[in-house]
Amino acid sequence: MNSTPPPQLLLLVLPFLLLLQTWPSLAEEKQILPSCTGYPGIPGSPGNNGLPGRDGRDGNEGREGAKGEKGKTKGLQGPPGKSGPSGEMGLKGEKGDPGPVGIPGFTFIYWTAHKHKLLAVTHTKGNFENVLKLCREAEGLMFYPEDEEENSILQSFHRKVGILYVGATDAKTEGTFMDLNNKPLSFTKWKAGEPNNAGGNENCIHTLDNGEWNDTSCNGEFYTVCQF
Ligand code: MMA
Ligand code: CA
Repeated sequence: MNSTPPPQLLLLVLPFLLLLQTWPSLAEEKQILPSCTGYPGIPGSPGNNGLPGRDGRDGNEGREGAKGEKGKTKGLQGPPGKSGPSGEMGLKGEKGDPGPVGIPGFTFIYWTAHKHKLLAVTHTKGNFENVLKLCREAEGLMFYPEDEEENSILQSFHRKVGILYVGATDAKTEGTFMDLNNKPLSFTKWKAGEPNNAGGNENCIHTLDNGEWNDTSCNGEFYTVCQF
């Protein structure tokens, strides 16, 4: 009889041998450990890699980070704050420039000096009687131009404000115009065909755009020039 067990038997016995190695007490009891020795078998081929393990537990919380650098972007301007208390009163200012020529309640907007006369346009329109009064209240006299030069001054005022009464009337003697000093006119600038006393009611004089004169009623509302 051959004492060497067949290889098929070894394959059957090997799991038991391994089992007995794990529990030696079992081997002692049963006494089935073979006493003979053979050649070691060829090492088996390496097993396949196992499945990946489960995810590990979460780590501990990290330490607090260092303080960040100061930001560089400037924010939008905030709303203005409340105004502070008023400061102390400042020093008195310098004296101002002189105001327009006039008297209380009567301001001359346009005026000029000519030789010994100060000529100023009334600040408002009125019929002949009213603007005559304005000049008198200002202690002046309604202006009558005595020559071409003075008439051109009158015309320049006309260009600024419009039609002006001339300081002369024939109310006293129809057909004979006199200035406000009751002196007959030494200079006239009548338009051709004037004075015509149209409607039998033209005792006053007004300027025309070209500097000439027309006799007219004294009821129209015009400016005039006062002489001082
Ligand atoms: C108007 C009036 C008169 C002037 C004539 C000129 C009709 O009356 O302005 O004073 O003489 O026109 O045509
Ligand atoms: Ca006329």
